[in-house]
Amino acid sequence: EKKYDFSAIESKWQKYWDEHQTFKAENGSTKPKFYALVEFPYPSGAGMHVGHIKAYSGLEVVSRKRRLQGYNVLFPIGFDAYGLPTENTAIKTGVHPRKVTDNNIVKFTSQLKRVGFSFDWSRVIDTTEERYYKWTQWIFLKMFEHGLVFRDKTLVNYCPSCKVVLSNEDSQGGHCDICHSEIVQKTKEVWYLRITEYADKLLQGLETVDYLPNVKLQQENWIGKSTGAFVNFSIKENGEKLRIYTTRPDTLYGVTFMVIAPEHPIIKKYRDSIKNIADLDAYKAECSKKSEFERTQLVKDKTGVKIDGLTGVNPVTGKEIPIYISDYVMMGYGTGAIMAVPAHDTRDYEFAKKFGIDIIEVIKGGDISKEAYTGDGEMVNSGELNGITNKKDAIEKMLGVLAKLGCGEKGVQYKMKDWAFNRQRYWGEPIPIVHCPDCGIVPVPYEELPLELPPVENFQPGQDGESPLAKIDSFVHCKCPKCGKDARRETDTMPQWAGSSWYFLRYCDPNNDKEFASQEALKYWLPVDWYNGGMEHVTRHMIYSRFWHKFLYDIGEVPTPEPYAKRTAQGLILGPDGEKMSKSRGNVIDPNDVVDVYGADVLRVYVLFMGDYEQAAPWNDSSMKGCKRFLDRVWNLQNMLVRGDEYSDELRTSMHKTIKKVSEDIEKMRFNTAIAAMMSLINEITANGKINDAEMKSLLILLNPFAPHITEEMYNSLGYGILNEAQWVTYDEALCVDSTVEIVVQLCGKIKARINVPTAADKDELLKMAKEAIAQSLEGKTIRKEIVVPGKLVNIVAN
Ligand code: ANZ
Ligand code: ZN
Repeated sequence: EKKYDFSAIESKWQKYWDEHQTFKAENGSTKPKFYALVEFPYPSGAGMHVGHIKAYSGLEVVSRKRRLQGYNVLFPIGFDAYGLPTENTAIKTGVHPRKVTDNNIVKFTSQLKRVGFSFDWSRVIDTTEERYYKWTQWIFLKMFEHGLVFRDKTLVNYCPSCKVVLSNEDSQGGHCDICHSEIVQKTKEVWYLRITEYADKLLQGLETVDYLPNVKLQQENWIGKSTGAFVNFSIKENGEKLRIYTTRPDTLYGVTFMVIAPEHPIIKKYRDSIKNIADLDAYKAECSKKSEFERTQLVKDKTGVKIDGLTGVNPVTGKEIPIYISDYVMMGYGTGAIMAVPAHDTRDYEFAKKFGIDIIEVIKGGDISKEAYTGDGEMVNSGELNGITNKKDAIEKMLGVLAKLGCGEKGVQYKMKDWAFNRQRYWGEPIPIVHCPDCGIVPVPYEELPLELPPVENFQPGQDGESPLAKIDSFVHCKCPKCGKDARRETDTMPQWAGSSWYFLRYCDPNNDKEFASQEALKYWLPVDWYNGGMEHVTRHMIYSRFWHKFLYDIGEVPTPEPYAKRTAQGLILGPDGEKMSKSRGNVIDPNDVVDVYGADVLRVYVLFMGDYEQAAPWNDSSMKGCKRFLDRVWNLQNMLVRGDEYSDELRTSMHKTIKKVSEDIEKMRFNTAIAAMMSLINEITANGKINDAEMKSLLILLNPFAPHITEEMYNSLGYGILNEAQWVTYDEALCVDSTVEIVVQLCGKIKARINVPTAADKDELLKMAKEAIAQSLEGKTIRKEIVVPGKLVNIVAN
């Protein structure tokens, strides 16, 4: 009896796959293609997490199945290696980020290989390599060329602890995504990518792809399309136009005041005529300490200051109304100014109550003495709109009125903002821009790419929040590419999300040094057939990369309008305590430890068996040991092997049924039920005491995507050949049906017996068998009625 020596078996096959490049994808093969993508890891110092294993195991199973089904599969991996965690480690330890990154990549690579993932290791990408980031810079310059890059001095999200400007996506919930410090608003000059120009395309594209409903919804909400109107109010004292954005132009007659953001430029413009300017300045200073998230909380107590010296005029009614500044109006949305309708907007209502402002009802249906009425109803107190009962009609009518008066028009707004695209840090792609005293902003010529990150030792951030690159004279000083005069390089670097915005394109042709990928390779592989990753990337990486891809599509550089045909997401693995795994809680499971003690195959089977793939599930040691026992049982099947090239009568139905179940479940990512089906088949075989060659082969192929090492070893040592060269197993639908079925026999509705009958039996046969089964009870009785429900029951009424 051979022992199941998992560690010898696993390293043997890993070496074999490496040497034979078993999982290498071919460019330009005539086979059908399948491109499976998983989110490449950030190589952190902590090494791999069991969460990574679960994230990769899903499409690992699908990829292995597809190869056996005859597909040319691209299942690549790489490293998304620029970013703050590495830089912070480097600052703390004094080890250069390049070295930190290289060490971490070595560590991750060996861990990934130990689990036996079938990645194409010939296509590995490292986003921090010059031959990669050359093309990140190239795409940036293309965007610059097409007007999608601009510089603006505005209020930005700033993390005081990391000393960097953050995008909206990176400061969700008002906290820094990296260190979780509270974000403050700061006025800074930053680079932006005009992602808002793609808002509609990003939204519409969602209708053409197969994403999880929740993934779609989150993207829709993040883009946040709003339809409404821009209306110009005027200011009595100086005739200035004050433009507002509203989704409810129908409520214009109910406007009793206006609110502008504390940072609104009109305050600066008319400083001298505002009597309480000191109060306004003080209030604005308070607001700058708050995050946008905090400012937009509905429950928050309303605060504000009335502007003494500026009065608004309602363009429709001619009525004069006060103007306030308040933190509930954001400068970064709409126009930074609103018309307030306290009767029908909750925030305006609270504000009006607090400041004693009139509340005028214009829609009937609520009780505005108690709260704002936000529902539908008949228009009142609204001139030409009175009597209209439908919101849409009322809005249409008001848009007509505004058009006639020439003071307003229909408009669209998006919640999504332009992407703040620079960081004041060392470990990132240098932004390829030169500042020339004469020519202004000049792009680095394409021929000069890559603009290399200088390999210096001094990578600490500056005190003033300036990028470390600013201190490197040899980097900063350059000649203007346009006029040749002395000029300065941009010293900020790109944010961490740059490299991952196009990595799936590079995998198609990773060694190309003429283009980011050849058209031929892109045409063959795109779109990604199936992308799996975390929910936390749905409103950042997914939106960013769709944006880059759509831009490249518009300039003719990629062949498809969308990068990913399908997107799924795995659930988290929680600690045994049911909490999110974290170092501070001490509940982290190291995949290495599991591989050491139980083997990679057990780890792989367990992370897929622990629950629904898309749901979070806690780590459970005894359930993992159950997976170990399962594989032991598979190994022991060798002791029951008999000759036979066709399924035996006893197992035929079970084999077909299990093949069907596993094949279908894999496609739906129901890995846990697929494994459960194989477990019960093994139990049945074990109880039966024998298995023949045909059954063994099929079973090993079926289990191979989950547990590739043990199955390859058994398949090979039993003389069947190399499993990876076999065909995926098929089933016959007709044979999946059980040949017999249990039915109930009732007498006057009471169960008297349960009998097994052939599935194909007709009504007469069923009746005959049922009567035989309860012959004793029927003795001496007269049958009054017979009811037959095939597959379920026979009921005989007799007395
Ligand atoms: C008058 C009104 C009456 C409004 C009413 C709503 C209800 P969404 O759907 O999010 O686009 N608003 C506009 N700009 C704002 C800003 N910069 N900061 C805070 N609030 C702002 O919401 C648009 C509505 O939010 C606008 O419509 C405006 O209030 C407010 F019964 O105008 B509304
Ligand atoms: Zn110049």
